[in-house]
Amino acid sequence: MQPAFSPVKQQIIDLHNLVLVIITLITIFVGALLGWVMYRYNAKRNPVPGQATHNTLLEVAWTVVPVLILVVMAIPSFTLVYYEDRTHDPDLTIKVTGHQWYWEYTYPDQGNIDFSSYIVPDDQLKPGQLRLLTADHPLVVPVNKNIRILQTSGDVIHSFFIPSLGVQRYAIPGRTIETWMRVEKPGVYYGECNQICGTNHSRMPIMVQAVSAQDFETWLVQAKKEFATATPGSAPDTMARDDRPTGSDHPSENDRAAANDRPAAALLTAANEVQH
Ligand SMILES: [Cu+2]
Repeated sequence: MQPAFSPVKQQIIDLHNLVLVIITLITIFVGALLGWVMYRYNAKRNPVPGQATHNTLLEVAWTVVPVLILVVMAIPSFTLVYYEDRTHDPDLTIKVTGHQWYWEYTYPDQGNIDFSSYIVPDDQLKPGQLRLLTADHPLVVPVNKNIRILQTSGDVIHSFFIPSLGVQRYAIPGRTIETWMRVEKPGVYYGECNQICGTNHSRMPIMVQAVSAQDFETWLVQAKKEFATATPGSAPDTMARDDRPTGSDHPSENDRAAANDRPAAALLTAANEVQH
């Protein structure tokens, strides 16, 4: 399991460790019981089997004890499901749209910055860049902020999966699915689409660059310029480029206006209104 760099991931690891201890104890107990029965009550050592049936105390115990064990696991499990579901106190909202085969990131409360993130093909990797995991434009986020993530898809079902941040959610066309993350340490975190979505399923990496609040402000200023002036087709050459629908890379205002008809965009707007 990858180390935790978010509180959600830390709780996932804690739950995993708790369940691991419980199942290990159960396995040892049941294994020892089986071994003892095979040794002590085999046909040689115990030629005349006992005729005892029913033992009320034992039967109540082997019903109640497993129920209690399940309750002990269910409480932290359900707590975690609701914890990772959404943040009630978002500092920033990012909309993530899955496409065949790249990710589109939108910052609706930061001037609607919108850009696409493509894989860097093998022959264009710089030294130190990871193969199949490096993206041309990483998802830049500030550290120690609650980031609300709203996900949808432009074509088929994708899945936004970043193991070390404890994020995994489907991106489904026509729906907006919410989750959140809080990155605790500056750095680069990698993920991948983990829902089979077509030929280049393995070539739509998620590269999250977590930076300090000041660096994020600096990036915002630059990104507002860069992604506002970019024209369709100006993205670096990538393997997925040929499959990209024309003009979808850096949508113009008209494209965005048209996108507002989509249910996902409407939900996003509604979510923002609730926030303010
Ligand atoms: Cu995908």
